[in-house]
Amino acid sequence: MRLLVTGGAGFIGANFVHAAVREHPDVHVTVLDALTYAGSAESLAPVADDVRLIHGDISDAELVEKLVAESDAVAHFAAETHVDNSLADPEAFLRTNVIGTFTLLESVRRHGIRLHHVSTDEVYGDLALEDPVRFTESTPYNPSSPYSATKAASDMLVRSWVRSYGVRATISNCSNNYGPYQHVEKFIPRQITNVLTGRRPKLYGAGANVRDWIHVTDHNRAVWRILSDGELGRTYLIGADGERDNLTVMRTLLRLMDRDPNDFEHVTDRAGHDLRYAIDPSVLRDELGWAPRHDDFESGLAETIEWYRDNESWWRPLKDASEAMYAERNQ
Ligand code: NAD
Ligand code: TDX
Repeated sequence: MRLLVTGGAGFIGANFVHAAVREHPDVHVTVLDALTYAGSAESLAPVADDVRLIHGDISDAELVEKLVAESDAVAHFAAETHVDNSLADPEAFLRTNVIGTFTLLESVRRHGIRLHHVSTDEVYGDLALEDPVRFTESTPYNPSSPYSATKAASDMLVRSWVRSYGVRATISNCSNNYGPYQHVEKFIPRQITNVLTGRRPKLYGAGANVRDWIHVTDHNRAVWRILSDGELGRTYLIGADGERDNLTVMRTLLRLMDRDPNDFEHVTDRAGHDLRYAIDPSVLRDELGWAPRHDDFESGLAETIEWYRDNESWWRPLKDASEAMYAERNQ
């Protein structure tokens, strides 16, 4: 099979490509990635000899057309992904997440190519802390940020291309990922690398916000299952029953790094900060037999800390610019 992976030089996409090369040597992988601040060829260095990396934009219709025509399936990870950046400057989110997905849909439509669209639980908005109900495939869309609004728009485009044009696509909406190769702008790597560079970790507001953590390799195993055996036109929710509030994650992380668990700063809260995300993954488990392998968050976090300790050359060049951006926002 010839598989086109968009955004394969980013966090989740690179982990996906590593696993594809390792576990499916019969699959020929082409990565299409714009190598924005969030993507890097370094993330694909361990598989550089086995993968074709094309430096290009998913909104470039001519390039996308050529690459889709050469493929049997597309796994679509490329996106602008950081909520704080979307609040500061939303335009790139519209271009990549909406126009980029539209461009891809038009090509897969013309060539009859199978598409899997990777999306997020943030399209559903947020839940109250005590809400007994979690997100399911039928939860109404209610995005809060420019990021989640553009991801919701991309999901809607995929659904309508399935219905109107018979495009052979599936969608997955996953909860918060953690693991190796995640950009230092995101919560967990930011705090790990703050400690490693002698900065104090930064918690937005009181830290009561809850995220539903899943290890990136479990997310990607689910994407592979859906790409292989998912029902066309369906949406699958991916989550690992990993709900934790940010304060708890911060303290766990500090303890695992042999620091005082209260040695962090409270900083300006995010505008419109979603309170809680939580996924009900029972359909994926029951229908596709998927289950997470990283069911112990603390040991997954400890492994992730080790990865950042061992791979300073990967994240060090990103760190100062990321913190300078946060400093401008008092975060
Ligand atoms: P990331 O920001 O680490 O990587 C995104 C990648 O897309 C980068 O390599 C970047 O260079 C590339 N890219 C951006 N714009 C592009 C364009 N116009 N053309 C081609 N490539 C472009 O993101 P991530 O965390 O790996 O997320 C991947 C996907 O998973 C996204 O669609 C995101 O919405 C979704 N998702 C992420 C999470 C999470 O916790 N990180 C959770 C659920 C869903
Ligand atoms: O320094 C920080 N301090 C802090 O308290 C940062 C960067 C974040 N936070 C909080 C905000 C969130 O409640 O931590 C939580 C997680 O923040 P992010 O890592 O920015 O993730 P989130 O906004 O939850 O979105 C992530 O998960 C869903 C990804 O960035 C999205 O791409 C994905 O769709």
